Amino acid sequence: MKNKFRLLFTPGRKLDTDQLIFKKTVISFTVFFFMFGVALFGWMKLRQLPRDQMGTNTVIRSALNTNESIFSSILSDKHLSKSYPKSEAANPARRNGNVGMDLHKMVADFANWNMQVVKSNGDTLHITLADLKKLPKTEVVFNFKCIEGWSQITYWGGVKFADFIKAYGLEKETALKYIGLRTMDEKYYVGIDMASALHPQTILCYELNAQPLPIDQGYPLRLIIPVKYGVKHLKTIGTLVFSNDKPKDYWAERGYDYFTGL
Ligand SMILES: Nc1nc2c(c(=O)[nH]1)N[C@H]1C(S)=C(S)[C@@H](COP(=O)(O)O)O[C@H]1N2
Ligand SMILES: [Mo]
Repeated sequence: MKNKFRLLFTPGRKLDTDQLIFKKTVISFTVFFFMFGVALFGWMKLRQLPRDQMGTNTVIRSALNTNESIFSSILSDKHLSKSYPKSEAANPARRNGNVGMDLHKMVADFANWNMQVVKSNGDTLHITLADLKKLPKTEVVFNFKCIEGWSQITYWGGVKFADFIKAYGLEKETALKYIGLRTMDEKYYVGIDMASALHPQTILCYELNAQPLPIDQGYPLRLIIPVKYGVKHLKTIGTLVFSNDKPKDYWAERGYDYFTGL
């Protein structure tokens, strides 16, 4: 056996086809086991690395943050998500995710529902659905994408976030880096970079397929933000805050990318 190997790997030696095949097989397996070893070692090292306050390994998080800076620099008002004709929209639209939407508790709460908007000077505005409906309505029909791997064309209506900012004199708040949204019970929460919030297709949404939002799709008000994956389209908004620090984010705490841009 030893001799056979020596023979195969003697430089300049002529080999027949069987010997050549055997030699290539030996090389391939050696390379395979070596790479496997490298990958295993790398994986074990990664697992030992410190984790950030969101519980994500710091190396992976820094890669995610690099992605975020690249993608946020290319996000612009001129890059709109593709729009579709209303006739292509799914009806009924798929429902997914109900963290922070404990329906029994909430149904009782809806009568007094309002969105709490915390301003940078600490004042809190209480905005009702009727208030929002007085503002111009914006409709979006886009391909809604969930990180679980499905997508669907959906048709939504509401108030453009940028219009809402103007109507309530919140321009000063938009100098901050992020908005944070939380459900009424604060069990689901997301943080969104200001540029994406102000994108012309981002709406505070109260209609799906030209009807009031179904209860399990965010009644009375949800976010629709076509430049992001589904996780950021928070249903049943309770509170809106503005902040320079990254607001806490439910799925980022569970290891997902914070930016989740499309
Ligand atoms: N309050 C709340 N909002 C949420 C979620 C959730 O679990 N709770 N899930 C998110 C996810 S992962 C997706 S894909 C969309 C699904 O919205 P839909 O039910 O209208 O399809 O809602 C997002 N908003
Ligand atoms: Mo999702």
